[in-house]
Amino acid sequence: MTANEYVKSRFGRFMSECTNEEIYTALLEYVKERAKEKESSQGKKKLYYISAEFLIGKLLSNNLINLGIYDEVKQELEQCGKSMADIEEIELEPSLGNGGLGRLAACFLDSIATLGLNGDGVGLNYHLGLFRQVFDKNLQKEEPNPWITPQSWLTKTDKTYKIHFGGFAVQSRMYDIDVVGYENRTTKLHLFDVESVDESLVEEGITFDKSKYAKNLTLFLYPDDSDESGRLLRVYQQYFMVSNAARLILDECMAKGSNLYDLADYAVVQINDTHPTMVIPELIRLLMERGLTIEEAIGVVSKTCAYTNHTILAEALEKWPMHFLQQAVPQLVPIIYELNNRVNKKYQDPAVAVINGDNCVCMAHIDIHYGISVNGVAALHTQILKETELNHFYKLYPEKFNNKTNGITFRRWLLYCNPQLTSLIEELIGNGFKKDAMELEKLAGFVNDDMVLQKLLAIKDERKAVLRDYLKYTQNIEIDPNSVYDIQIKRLHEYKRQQMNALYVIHKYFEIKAGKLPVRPITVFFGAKAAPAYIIAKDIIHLILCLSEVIENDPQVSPHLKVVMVENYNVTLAEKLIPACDISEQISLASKEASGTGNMKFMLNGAVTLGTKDGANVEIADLVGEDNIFTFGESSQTVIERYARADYVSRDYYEKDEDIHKAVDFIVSDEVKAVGCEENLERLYHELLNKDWFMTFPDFKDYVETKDRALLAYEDRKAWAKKMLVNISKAGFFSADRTIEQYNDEIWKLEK
Ligand code: 26Q
Repeated sequence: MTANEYVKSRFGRFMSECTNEEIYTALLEYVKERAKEKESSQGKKKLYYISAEFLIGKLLSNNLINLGIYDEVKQELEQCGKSMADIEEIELEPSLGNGGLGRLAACFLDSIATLGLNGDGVGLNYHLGLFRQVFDKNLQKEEPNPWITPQSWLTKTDKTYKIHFGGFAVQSRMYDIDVVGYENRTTKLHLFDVESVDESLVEEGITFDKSKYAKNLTLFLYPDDSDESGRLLRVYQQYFMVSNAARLILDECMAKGSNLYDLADYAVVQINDTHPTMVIPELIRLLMERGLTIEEAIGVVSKTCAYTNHTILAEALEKWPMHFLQQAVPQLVPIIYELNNRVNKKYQDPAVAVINGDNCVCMAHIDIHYGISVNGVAALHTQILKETELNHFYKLYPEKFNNKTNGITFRRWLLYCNPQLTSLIEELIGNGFKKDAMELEKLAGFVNDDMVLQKLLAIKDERKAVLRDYLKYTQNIEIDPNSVYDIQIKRLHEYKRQQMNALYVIHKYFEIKAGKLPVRPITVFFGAKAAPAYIIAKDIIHLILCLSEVIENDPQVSPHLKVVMVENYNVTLAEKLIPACDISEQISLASKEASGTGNMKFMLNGAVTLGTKDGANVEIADLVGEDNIFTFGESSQTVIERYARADYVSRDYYEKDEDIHKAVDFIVSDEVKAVGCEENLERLYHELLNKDWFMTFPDFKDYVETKDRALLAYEDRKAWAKKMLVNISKAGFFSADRTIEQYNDEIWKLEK
């Protein structure tokens, strides 16, 4: 049945007579039906990828592509006078993640399904997801972000569990989302929800009563954790997630014939950062309930779980006060004590204890002692884990440590988001790259082909126009299509250093004022949400929005420089921004960004990276060679040593460097204060002057010079097009298919 026939059977009318909403509903059902026809893998052993976040993005077009019917449906729509873009607008984006870690989990599911591996995702069905960001008086405000509509990708299942907390219990229910692999099998994302959740608990903005657990467990993703009640709620959420996951795992394995002693032959659990760590004590507890001794249960679970670390920021490593666990999940407390005792007996080293001197449970320590594998997400990150952050553990268990450099799904981040580039690649090297991304290397053969280089530039121009139209239409922003598009989109965090980019903007502003004009107008794009309680991050957003306004209102500067901060940056916006990018800003303080995955999406779409030697940027630089990337800044080694010496004084740079001095002073100038809020600007100013914990000043000069070099290089259009081509041709390594193959070969060992 074609899509149009399906619509006719569903509504008694053809597409041409239906509203866009009706067409969307029908296509959603149509895709669900078609997905059912696909098999899922059925090997003996199954992967459970447990994650508190799955940032899956809109699903309609992606599923159509993976089913191989996108072009056909698009044509059908066009024949009826409808457009795919309009239908896509109807779908709400599920915001079930913060950023990199959640999007990675979504890319991994796509690859698991595409490779035909037997693996499912397990997470939570947050009703209001991550907040929706709105700008008001140049400040970020947060609003609820509902995404579940009567017709959605969720399928209600009859799987329910009773989950016990200290003093009460709730009834859970599992909802499934089909994950459609590219021209292959499907797999499932299981999202657990609580039957008693109550959306009317939400008051002003995203505030709600954090103590009504039965009503709020799955309301929001990561509620504010700036206060005790927010952090405690995270513990409740995490236990709810893993207790459901653990029961599901045991049910499924027993149904397949496991006697529980052989659980590791039936299941492997990948723990996505420490958020699902309680699955370890919970599985132990459930196995004991089913008759195993604690000794046996610990033995079984220790063969089943593997842990991925996504951060080297010590402050982000989860440590839960014992009294939290005592209140929320008293049933796990004796098990955690036992896990701690065993470690202490064996090693007598407080640095590796499960419970630390402050009576907090170090979640990562449970994962490392009682798991089969610990992996970092880029080569440099894994090296730093081994040598520094987790060195104590590396010495105990060198065999557990391994690297799995992140990857992205090329189906969404090339085939879907950039059909123009996809067609060109197809024309040049055929179709093979869609399943074997390394085939992109064949593009290197065209690096001296002027026709191809021209086409590449023309596609970039087309994509810049598409973005310009989209932002005009959705956010009423005007962009000069002739400008260079310089883009930094990622969560707002001091270590990612959006503030350094803002200082560059101020520096340019002064140059233009002084008559030193850039050869071509520059548009600096930002997209970023700040955690609601992260004050300085919100101050940085405030500064960027103020700069945008100051520049816009200055006729001397505005023809040459523009700052665009897109509102509510999300996957949907990323899909529009990335294909249009000329310069990809990856400027984290070296050693702090575990990997980054946006960097990979940009290179795949022919942007040139301006970056520090951090995370996966290091691997990008190695692949493309120094002619095809702009790197700057202090090395991770130098940064780590500087932190160890603790002798960085930002004010010294401010006193000695006139450019830094001027740029920083501008933050609290009358011009900026006129459009902003004095308190916020003063706070940011003092933060930079007295602390600058992520060392923007030492890298500033090099950053400015390197960015200016990149802008100049852009003017040699042919040489630039070559850089673009080299970047695309080398992006194959960053396919999530490669990453997942490695996880499977080295950790999961599922049948293929
Ligand atoms: C922890 C405790 C309390 C409250 C919140 C959290 C929390 C929430 C989310 C801690 C971490 C996260 C998310 C981390 C994340 O997205 N990390 C990114 O993971 C990507 C995929 O591996 C990497 O590419 C990025 O470098 C890394 O920053």
